[in-house]
Amino acid sequence: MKTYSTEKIRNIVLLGATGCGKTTLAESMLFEGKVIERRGSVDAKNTASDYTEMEQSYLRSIYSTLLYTEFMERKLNFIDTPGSDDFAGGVFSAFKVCDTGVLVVNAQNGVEVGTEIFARYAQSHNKPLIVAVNQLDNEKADFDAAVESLKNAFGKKVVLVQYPLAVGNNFDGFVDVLKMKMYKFKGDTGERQDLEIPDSEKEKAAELHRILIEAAAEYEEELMELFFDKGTLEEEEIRKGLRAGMKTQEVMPIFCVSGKKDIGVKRLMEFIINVAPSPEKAREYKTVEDEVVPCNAKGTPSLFVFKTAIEQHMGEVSYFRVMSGVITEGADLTNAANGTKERLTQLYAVAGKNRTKVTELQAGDIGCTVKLKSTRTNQTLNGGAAAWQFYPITFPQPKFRTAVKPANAADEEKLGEALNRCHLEDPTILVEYSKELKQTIVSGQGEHHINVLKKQLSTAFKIEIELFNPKIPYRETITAPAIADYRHKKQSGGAGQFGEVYIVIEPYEEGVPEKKTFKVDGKEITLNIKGTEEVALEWGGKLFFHNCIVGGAIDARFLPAILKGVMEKMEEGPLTGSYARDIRVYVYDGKMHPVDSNEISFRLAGRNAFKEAFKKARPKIMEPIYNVEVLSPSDAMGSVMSDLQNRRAMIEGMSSDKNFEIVKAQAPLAELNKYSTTLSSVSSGRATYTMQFAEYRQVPPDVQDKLLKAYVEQDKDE
Ligand SMILES: Nc1nc2c(ncn2[C@@H]2O[C@H](COP(=O)(O)OP(=O)(O)OP(=O)(O)O)[C@@H](O)[C@H]2O)c(=O)[nH]1
Ligand SMILES: [Mg+2]
Repeated sequence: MKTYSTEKIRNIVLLGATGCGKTTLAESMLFEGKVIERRGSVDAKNTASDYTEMEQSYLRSIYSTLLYTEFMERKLNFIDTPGSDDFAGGVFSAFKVCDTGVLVVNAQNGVEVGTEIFARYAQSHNKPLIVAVNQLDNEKADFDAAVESLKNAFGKKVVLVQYPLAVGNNFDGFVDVLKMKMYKFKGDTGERQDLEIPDSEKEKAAELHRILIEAAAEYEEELMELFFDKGTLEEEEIRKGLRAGMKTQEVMPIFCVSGKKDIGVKRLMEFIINVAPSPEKAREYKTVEDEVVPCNAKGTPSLFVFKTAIEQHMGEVSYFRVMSGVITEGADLTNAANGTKERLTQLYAVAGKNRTKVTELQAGDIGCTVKLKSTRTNQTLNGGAAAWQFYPITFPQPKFRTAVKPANAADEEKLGEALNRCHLEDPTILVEYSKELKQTIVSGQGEHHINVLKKQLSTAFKIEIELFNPKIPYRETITAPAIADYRHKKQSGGAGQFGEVYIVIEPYEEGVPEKKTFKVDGKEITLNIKGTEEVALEWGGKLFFHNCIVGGAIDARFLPAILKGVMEKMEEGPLTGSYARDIRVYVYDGKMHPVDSNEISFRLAGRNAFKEAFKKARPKIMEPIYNVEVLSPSDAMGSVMSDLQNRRAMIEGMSSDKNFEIVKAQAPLAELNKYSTTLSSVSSGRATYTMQFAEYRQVPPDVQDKLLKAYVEQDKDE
């Protein structure tokens, strides 16, 4: 394969709702570029893109797959993404390295939730979009309805470049109002006839041509002036205008295709080559230090790894985009994150399962290499003295949380390793062993995502796992001051143990200073603070430990032991065994024994005094609260809202954006178990949401009672 220079490369991400035909379209593109000799199909499990066992068993894409095709002396790199939002991680990494999106719309369904979601993602990544209305050969295809739904969703952004003469079984061509030609196809060979527009279509074509010109003229002053002068624009000027409008996401040109019958595919590829930006003209890339690195083959060699995968017969494969310079086979580069030197012994151009060895890749190109020692997704490798680190891909926040354990306890360690591997390949799978909950918690983008993980663990790693509800990381705190004292005394032959401690505790609130006088249980206690230890707790919140001992009642050397005792109870709160937080402890008196007092005695006295005081200080359980943002079609809002209310959610605000409503709410994590699954079912898969930790808040009394009872029960069992 020849080397392509930067201006001869186009990087495209294929996007769209599940089943709209991205993988099938990609197959035709490879066929047109003669990268494959025969087109496979998703149902026959022989496409270049869906080549993994997992994808073939589900008959849909699960991973984002890099593909390339060669056409008109250009190299088109494509990333075929999965349509299910559960696998959105791959879409985010594709956006990082592709410059233009092709939004595929199923002509039977028009705009679907997936279409809107991906268009939104494209917008937030500043990527231009081309729309391909696909499956026009399908019996139920309705081009006009699909265009109508596109207009409803995207307004005047959408503009027709083509329209079909007939759809369904009779779909064999279309009129192109940019080229002002009619294209007809024979069967499904991709063979095309370029024809004059017939008289019967001339009027419609001319009208759409005029609309296209007006749209093209709008985004560049120079073109606008030309248009006013001449009353029209030439083909090349229209392209220029579309390019400008697409760059700012103000125009989305519409194309007609049937990926399955290879109709319109070549024409779409021509448009991509003529109008989509080459890497050097696309949006530029910045390093974390805000340095702009031009995509230029003359620059210092640098590449960014956007995906890591473990593949059969190849081991670890690193997919990358050349950010600058030329990457040659055998190049020695340095990982900017960890300083490791990496040699790129082999370079490949990738068309899914077909990989072609190449000797070099120029700035802007996308390919893969193997056997890097310690380079992961999101890292940059540089040549020369460059120390660039490009902004990492920001993956979507997890939406689904589950606890896992191996069905066979002996697999514990193996499971840990396998899960780490899975996280490397798919950074949207997060794995955490919670010491606090004593559970391994796995989070992902949805229930389906986790089920695929389960299947992968079983097939690729031979580990069976069980999924169960994760525990909630509750916290405990107090809401009133309290006092307690405790004497620890033990005399059993030899040396005894003795320590006595008097404490006051009160809630800690940021910005509120410590108190000097307390009236508790009818006693008035005045304190003289001599020293303070501030502990920022690992699990959030604070503990203040004040030394208020007078007259040497306890030696200063025993104070650390008392604090240690208090911390033991902070780590295992007296109510439910959860971490405690936000408390001030004042040690104001005590007693020592000249012989028997030692550290252990004061630790135990401190711990028990704290436990008693805690119980009297109107203790409360706190729970994690999450900010939840739901994006739902208007007609599903009723169900979405009532479901949220059943989850103790507090609605904070609502707004609408076209046909979608956005609800902002705060809800306790305990009520968000399997939320993604429920939301999907109440909205027929059309709503989506994000969640992010907000803060800890006290639980309502009825919930507290329930939790206390459950803890007592559990204690009995253990
Ligand atoms: N009639 C017709 N069927 C098509 C066309 N494109 C795809 N299909 C069928 O639609 C189904 C889904 O196609 P895919 O190519 O897997 O769709 P996808 O967009 O990759 O789906 P995901 O990977 O799940 O996101 C398959 O059964 C295809 O054969 C088309 O142009 N015409
Ligand atoms: Mg697919």
